Amino acid sequence: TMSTSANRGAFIVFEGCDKSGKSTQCSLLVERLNRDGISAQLLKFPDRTTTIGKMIDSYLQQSCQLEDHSIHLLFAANRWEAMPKMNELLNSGVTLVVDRYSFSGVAFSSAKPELSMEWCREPERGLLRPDRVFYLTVGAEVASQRGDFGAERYEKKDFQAKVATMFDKLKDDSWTVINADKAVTELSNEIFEHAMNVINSAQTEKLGKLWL
Ligand code: Z5A
Ligand code: MG
Repeated sequence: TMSTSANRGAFIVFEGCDKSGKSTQCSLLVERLNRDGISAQLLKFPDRTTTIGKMIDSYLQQSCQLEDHSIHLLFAANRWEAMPKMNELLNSGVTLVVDRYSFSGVAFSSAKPELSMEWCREPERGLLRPDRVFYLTVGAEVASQRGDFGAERYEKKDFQAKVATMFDKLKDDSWTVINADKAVTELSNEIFEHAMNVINSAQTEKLGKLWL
């Protein structure tokens, strides 16, 4: 008898500095994949719709204060609570395109003076590991031309520069660095090519776990 197990979906994460176009490119990629008959779904962290996500949202909007370790754990918990659903989708063949993940979690928290990178990684350990991270880069001048910082916490130039150095420390060979300083359509075509390679090779690879 033939095996009926379907191919799993790929787990693709977008990271990058502020205003690098992550959200724009995530949406375009999911649209394009679905148009081409590849089942794909968009997820975003933080997921502000859950109970934990609502706490994160009010922290980011500066309507409440939370202690630095405590908010870090909430961001991580917001990913853990998504694991059952993400596992199920990937194993049923759906490709997940995820706007920010644990790398943002570690980079933003460890940019704070009192939190070490090592401590920040710990609650992320064992989460599903993405097949590939697309790291979008734009220069600070380009980013600032894409609009001013809003009123959310972390939207400050000095802090964002520290975050960028943390991302550089987290980078490994599962990251593809993509120069995002180009027109939206040109960039999305380039990303689509990368994504197809990831989707094809993920089918023969087991899903891994982060930082174990
Ligand atoms: N955070 C954390 O601390 N811990 C965690 O674990 C996680 C996150 C997951 C909220 O994130 C904050 O939470 C964030 C990190 C922290 N803090 N900060 N900063 P968010 O994902 O909600 O952040 P965001 O509001 O979506 O902003 P963003 O990610 O910086 O933007 P983007 O998604 O990279 O860019 P965009 O929205 O697609 O585009 C920005 C603008 O540029 C927009 O006007 C576009 O029309 C324009 N754009 C896009 N592409 C182009 C090109 N190619 N050319 C010209 N203009 C463009
Ligand atoms: Mg975004």
